[in-house]
Amino acid sequence: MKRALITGITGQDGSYLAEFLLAKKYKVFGLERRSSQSKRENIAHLAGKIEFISGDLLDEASLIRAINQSEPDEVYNLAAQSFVAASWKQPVYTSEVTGLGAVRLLEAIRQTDPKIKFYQASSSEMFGKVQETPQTEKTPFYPRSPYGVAKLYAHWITVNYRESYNMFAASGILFNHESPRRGLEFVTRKITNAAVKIKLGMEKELLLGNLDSKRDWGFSGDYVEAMWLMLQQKEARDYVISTGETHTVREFVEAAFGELGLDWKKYVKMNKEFMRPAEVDLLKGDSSKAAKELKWKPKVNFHQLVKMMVENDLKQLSNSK
Ligand code: NAP
Ligand code: G4F
Repeated sequence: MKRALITGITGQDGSYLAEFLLAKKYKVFGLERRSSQSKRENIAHLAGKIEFISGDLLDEASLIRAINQSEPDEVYNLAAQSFVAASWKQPVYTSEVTGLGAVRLLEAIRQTDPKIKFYQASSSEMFGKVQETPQTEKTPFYPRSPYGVAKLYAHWITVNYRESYNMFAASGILFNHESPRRGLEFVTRKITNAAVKIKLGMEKELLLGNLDSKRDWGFSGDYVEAMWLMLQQKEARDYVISTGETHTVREFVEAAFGELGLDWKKYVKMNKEFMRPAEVDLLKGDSSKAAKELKWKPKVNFHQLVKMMVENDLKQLSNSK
């Protein structure tokens, strides 16, 4: 039985990856940081199937202990301060967790068992002010947020450990991916949640920032398969994972409100509070390397994703009402 350690187990991707690996008969360990209240909502349905290890990317000793305790074949580093907007408010903290967290984990692996395969959750946010479209593995990086800069450090240290120590360390450059388990602060879930609340008479308006930015949105459940595939290859490499389609935030709003038969223009207002000091205007990935080498392609398209998220929020909020 293969063994995997997932950091970020309580997050969106951690929950889908845990499901995926359990279905492949892995023994799954999840690194969980201490909290005053349980944050296991996304993995509640997997209770009893995951073994939790307490630890934090800020605490090197806890990572060494987690590796020793889980004895994994594969480590998936999904933990991060992952909210771009928050990275301007807490730039040093974001660098510590999202950037240096990766090297702490790589060091823990190198010192205990360098044969362990390592996956790093890199991000399309590293392309930032994009130097070409669509973005590929060869597109130069130009991060536009403290989060993007931290992810770029984590990306290059992963490449460096692969080249310095011959470790199997792969980095997935994933474009935005969403799901019903997406955090409420990210724009897609903020929109679907608010649209449903407006439909149910629980809220009257939705305040948003930049409606013009464009994102390449896919489904988290599809993207975790690509993470696993990267660790099953003969050689560790880096891959762009994306749908190849791009849509504005406005188009997402229109589609979500449209699912509920609402005219978004009556409810959505722009608010400066949600504008960013520097914006990433356009993301559109080219994942043909992943299609060729990993035989990976996304299954859920933009409209199916919006529908899935709206339907889930409608079900949840109708029940709670
Ligand atoms: P998420 O839902 O925000 O989950 C982040 C996870 O990291 C949570 O489990 C969180 O635990 C954990 N965490 C945060 N700080 C930690 C620390 N100091 N020590 C240990 N764990 C910590 O993020 P996601 O959407 O699943 O994304 C997974 C990874 O992919 C992240 O690294 C993200 O930056 C990256 N990524 C995401 C996307 C996307 O579109 N979703 C695209 C590219 C890359 P708590 O529950 O305790 O907060
Ligand atoms: O949903 P977002 O907050 O995601 P963002 O910044 O693209 O980052 C996500 O994707 C990255 C991959 O490229 C990940 F690495 C990262 O961890 C995260 O998962 O914002 C999307 C867009 C931005 O242009 C933002 O300015 O939506 C715009 N937006 C407009 N109004 C808003 C809002 N974003 C948020 N969160 N809230 C708003 O009210």
